[in-house]
Amino acid sequence: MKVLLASPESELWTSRKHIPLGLGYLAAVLREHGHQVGIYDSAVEDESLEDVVRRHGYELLGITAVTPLIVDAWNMARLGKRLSMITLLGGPHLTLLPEESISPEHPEVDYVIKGEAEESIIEFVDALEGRRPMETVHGLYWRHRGEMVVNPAARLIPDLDTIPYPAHDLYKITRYTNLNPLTDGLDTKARAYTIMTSRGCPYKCTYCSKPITGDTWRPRSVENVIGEWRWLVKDLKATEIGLTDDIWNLKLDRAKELCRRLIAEGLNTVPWTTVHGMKVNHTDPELFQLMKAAGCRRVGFGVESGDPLILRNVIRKSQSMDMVRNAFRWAREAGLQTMGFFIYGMPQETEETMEKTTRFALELDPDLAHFMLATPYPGTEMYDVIKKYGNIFAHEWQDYAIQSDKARFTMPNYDPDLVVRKWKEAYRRFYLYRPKRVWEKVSKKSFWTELPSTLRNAKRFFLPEKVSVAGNPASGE
Ligand code: B12
Ligand code: SF4
Repeated sequence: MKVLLASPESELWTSRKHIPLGLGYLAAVLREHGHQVGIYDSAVEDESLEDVVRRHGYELLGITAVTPLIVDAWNMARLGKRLSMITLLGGPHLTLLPEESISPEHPEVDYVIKGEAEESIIEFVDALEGRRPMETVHGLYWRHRGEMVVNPAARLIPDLDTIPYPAHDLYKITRYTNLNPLTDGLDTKARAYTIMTSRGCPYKCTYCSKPITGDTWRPRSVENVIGEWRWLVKDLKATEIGLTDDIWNLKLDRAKELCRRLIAEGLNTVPWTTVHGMKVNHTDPELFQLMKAAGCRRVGFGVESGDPLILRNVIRKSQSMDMVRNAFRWAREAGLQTMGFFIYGMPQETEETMEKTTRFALELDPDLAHFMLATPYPGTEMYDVIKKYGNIFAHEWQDYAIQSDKARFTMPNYDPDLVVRKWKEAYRRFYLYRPKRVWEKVSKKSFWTELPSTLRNAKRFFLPEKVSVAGNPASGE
């Protein structure tokens, strides 16, 4: 079958240019089963979907979506139907809310697959081609005689070594800008590939969409990861690699072994970074030394809050502030750049707790700090708490993009306007009000090459403006 796997684009992320890794995995298994596959990522294409579909005669359109992009995914499915294609949706949002997209309001969606789909997409294409009944496709949501049918759930793939490497060769790699669009990449012109060495995470942070990857941690063998790394470096000429695991360092020994193998294989010449961050309580000085020797350039850590009670009781991060301090110190001593992620406005936050977070960011002083507004994604514990005790302002799924400058909920004794103010203030105090930091920034060449996007951000964070709260009646909007 001729399958086009697609990622929709929206105005939400003008600078987003990162690889849709899930589509690469699905393309690889489809290809292995003899199907003709293409990847269409709207963020980087210069040809319309219509032209691509007509030129190659694609029959099935498989669209991926995170929550803020689901509306764009539906729009893309509508276009697919106009082109007489079969439409299939999958990805994080569909794993959380599969029924929504197969409801009568979305006739443009023919099928939805919930969960990891390397196995079920093959079953599905087999069913479309008449080799098995549709009822036996795991994780499938579909319609039969006007009624929604829910098939038995798909499993989390127990042994990740059994699936092929993502079809990295199908990405138009030169069009992807960098690994960390939230902050900045190591090199905006890099051939930057991503790699996922494990799936899942046993922790239970309350803001995290846990149902997507599950509570179990499934590592790939070091051998298997090295094989993919070698392909990226030697054959695909990667100049930058990003680890996108939820928690690649859960088992310290395995993380160290991976670094040792990268060194032994001579794969440490290409810089890499931990895109999504590392968990501070699974580190030690030796790990960072090995990472540095293995080519790692930058590490990110989820710090989240500077208030121990918020960290423990509200976020349930299972890490202490001293563990955070140690990890930053050890990483710095090893010569790695550091990046910190901080959240403003979790339930129960006050001016005092957010002030502590800003002060903690200043104390840690990472090379890059990213401050985010708390966002209650469906499928998180935080969402359930706010639904029960508070009021979510975000009415449209697009409002869930972290980059939009709006508070998304209120709770008793919680001030959304204050949250937005403290969040913007954090950017100003971290990046602007410290002469040494400003000098460090402007004296680098990258400051001038990245000036246009810097100015866009500056407008959002550094210029005084009226605080806007999404649909908050109290804000007068
Ligand atoms: C790395 C990462 C990022 C990086 C990506 C950088 C890069 N260079 O790759 C950055 C920091 C940019 C990022 C941004 C965002 N992220 Co993010 N990110 C991740 C992370 C940790 C890994 C993503 C990944 O590589 N997955 C690997 C592949 C294999 O998994 P997958 O894409 O889900 O695909 C599988 C299935 O979903 C399914 N599938 C996927 N697509 C399709 C399509 C079809 C047709 C079918 C049938 C099946 C299917 O099959 C695939 C193979 O099994 C995930 C958590 C996670 N573990 O998945 C969060 C995660 C996806 N991100 C999340 C969020 C919220 C975001 C943002 C929306 C935040 C924001 N800024 O507003 C943005 C969205 C950006 C965008 N346009 O997609 C949430 C999504 C929650 C939700 N409700 O949608 C997650 C789940 C984190 C979490 N646990 O809460 N992210
Ligand atoms: S935020 Fe990170 S550490 Fe916490 S549960 Fe999610 S993946 Fe695990």
